[in-house]
Parts: sequence; C-alpha cells; structure tokens
Amino acid sequence: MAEYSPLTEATVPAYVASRPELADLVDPASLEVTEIGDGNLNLVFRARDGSGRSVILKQALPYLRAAGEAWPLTIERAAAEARAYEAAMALSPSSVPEFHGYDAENHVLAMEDLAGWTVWRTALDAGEIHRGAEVELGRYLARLLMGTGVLGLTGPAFAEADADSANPALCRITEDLVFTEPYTEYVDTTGRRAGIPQYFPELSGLVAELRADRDLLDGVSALKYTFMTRHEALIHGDLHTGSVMVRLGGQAAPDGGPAPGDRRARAKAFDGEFCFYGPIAFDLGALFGNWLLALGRARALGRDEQAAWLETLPASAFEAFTAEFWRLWPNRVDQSFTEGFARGRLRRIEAEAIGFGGTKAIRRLIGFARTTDIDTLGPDERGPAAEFVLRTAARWVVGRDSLRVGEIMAVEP
Ligand code: SR1
Ligand code: MG
Repeated sequence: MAEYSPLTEATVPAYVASRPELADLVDPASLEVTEIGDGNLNLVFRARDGSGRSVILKQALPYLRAAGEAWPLTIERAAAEARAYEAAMALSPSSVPEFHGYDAENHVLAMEDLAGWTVWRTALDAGEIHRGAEVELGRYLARLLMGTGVLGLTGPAFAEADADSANPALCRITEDLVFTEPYTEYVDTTGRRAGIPQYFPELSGLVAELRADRDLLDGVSALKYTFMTRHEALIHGDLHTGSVMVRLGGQAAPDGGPAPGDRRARAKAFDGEFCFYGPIAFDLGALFGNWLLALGRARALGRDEQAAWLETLPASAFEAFTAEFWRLWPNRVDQSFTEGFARGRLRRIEAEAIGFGGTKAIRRLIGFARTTDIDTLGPDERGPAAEFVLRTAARWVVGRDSLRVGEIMAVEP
C-alpha cells in the first residue's frame, strides 16, 4: 500500500498478504475479517484464517471515531501506542497482548487476538469478579516506572526517550476532558459533541456545587499541573477498565487457556495511544477512579460480594506496585538514589494516585466520553450511584495528601 487509506473488512486480506510478518501468523488466502472496534478512536479488525489462527489489526483514523470527522485527530497516535507496546514487551510482556509490529506508513498495529478474554469494564458491569487482576497491573506499572524512568535509564537515554515520546495532541485531550471540562459548562462551538449532554439532568445541583468548591478546584489544578509537567516514566496514559482485558486462570495451561482449578485472574493492558512521559500516579489513579465507578454500580445493584472485592483493589494494586518497585530497586542505574528518597517518592505517588483517581472518576460522570458503569443503571439508581461516586471522588482530590490507599473506597463521601 503506497498511500494511507482506512482498511475495510474487504481489504484486510490483501493488506495481510502484503506484510510478510503477518502472513507468517495467519493465512491471507482463508481470512475471515470482522471489524470489532467499540472504542472512541480507532478501527479494530479481527482476522481469522481457515485453521483458526488469528491476529488483531488496529488502525488509527485521522479523526475521532466517537465524534466523526468533525473532530480531526493525529494518526501519529498509533506510533505512541507502538511505543507503549514495545516498552511493555521489553519490561513486562505478560501485561500486554503480544505485539506483532507497527506499520508506520499505514498507521496499523498488529497484535495478539485475546479471544476468550473480556474487557474489564464489561466484566465489572456484568457483576464478575477477577481476583488478582489488579496485582498484574500494579506490577506492570512498577516495571514501567523502573524501566523507563531515571531509575532504569541513564540521564541522556532518559532525556532522549522522553523527547521521542511526546504525544501533545492526545495529552491535550486528557487536559481538556479530565482536568478542565468537567468543571465548566461546555459550549459546543465545533459540532464535535453533537448535542451530547455533559451529565444527567438530576445531577445539575451537585455539579454546580462541585464547580463552586474552591478546594476541589485547587486540587484539580495541582493535579493538572503535575500531569503536564512531571515527565517521570513512559506511562500508559489511559488505563481505565476499558483498556484492560481480563480472564480467569492465573497459570496458563499448555493450550494457553486457564489451568484446571486455577481461579486467579490475569490482566493485560491495551490501547496505549495516550502513552507519553508522565506521572506514574496517573495510571494508578485511572485504575482507582474506574474501580470507584464500578463500586458505585455494584452497590446500586446490591452486589455485595463484588462491592467488597472492589473495595480491596486500590490497596492491593498499590501493594503489588510497591513490592515490585522494591524488587527492582537494587538494579537502579544510578546507585546514588537513596532508600529514604524512594520511600518519600512512593508516598507522593500514593497521594497523587488518590487525587488522580478522583479526577478520573469525576470526568466519567461529567463531560464527554462517559462510561457504562453508572450510565446504564436504571433511572432510579443512577442518580444516587453517581452522587456517591462524585462525592467520594471529590474527597479523594481534596484529601489526597492525608488519605491512605487502604481507606479510600470506604471514605465517607
Ligand atoms: C476524545 S477521546 C475520549 C476518551 O476516550 C479515551 O479512552 C480517553 O479516555 C479519552 O479521554
Ligand atoms: Mg482507548
């Protein structure tokens, strides 16, 4: 293919045939192709051949899929996602789908087909419990921090990697959608939002209250500043529960499926197009905030076992993160960094993750790109559930320096 053009189900077989590394994975002559993308941004194809082998192809569109062509968006974001996969494949390969390479000319990523896995948000919405998934994610984030930050790279290598990973267009989306728009009445002058309301009408009083809360606004400002200025590690950048696949079975059986009797869950992060050098606490916070949304849903539906499990996740993920951090600590490239410094840094990461978690939950209830956790509850349940999440999230932002991760899911809203 000489020029970039969007793939279709009909053109994928010829495309696969044109890329020898893909034609080695699946037989182009017998491909059945289905477009399965359900995210906000891209085309995603599953291509399965006659013998059952399959691969996923993901192609960036030059606009935002969720809003249509009215919202142009750089296709270079596919290169950012390729960087995220390459880093994870080097540092924590079990934490991502196997990456089969990036075609920069056509902005196409090729990766393992995680058939049999479920998007975590979908599983949570259905009331499912995946014990241990958060441990995999906590370890993954510690490996990113220790492998791509200054504890894993020399100063010059770090500076180069940081410069090469700038992702300004996608970061701008986060700055707007996470840190700015929830706190202002959005006026759509571009036609991009197509009349999508920012929040449920029954939340208008609470939204006005939050937007008038000086402590909350100061906290969000501080977190936005941290997001924009702390070039700490090559973070995922959008690690909500829709960017994680889960399945039961910790120990893979020879066929790749769960070993009999093993009920521990596995987790893999995907969709890393927002990746850039930013604060690692932003990724931890994304998980915390999205687990809070899931907790709001679980409580509203009286799912007590799921709610009790969800309450444990932030502390368990952070414990896995710190344990992996200390396991890798002796290998730091610059041994002059002290343990006392590291203890203080971990404490700051904990506080910032709690704050970022609050902003990530709020943005999914006030603003563009809301999620199903609360939005798909019945009309009698969604208002109280949203209020619980919003008030708890605001407490996280304002109280982030004094709260500890083990108490945030039980904090009085
Ligand atoms: C404009 S893109 C909307 C959202 O989708 C992604 O998953 C990110 O969270 C982004 O904010
Ligand atoms: Mg995404």
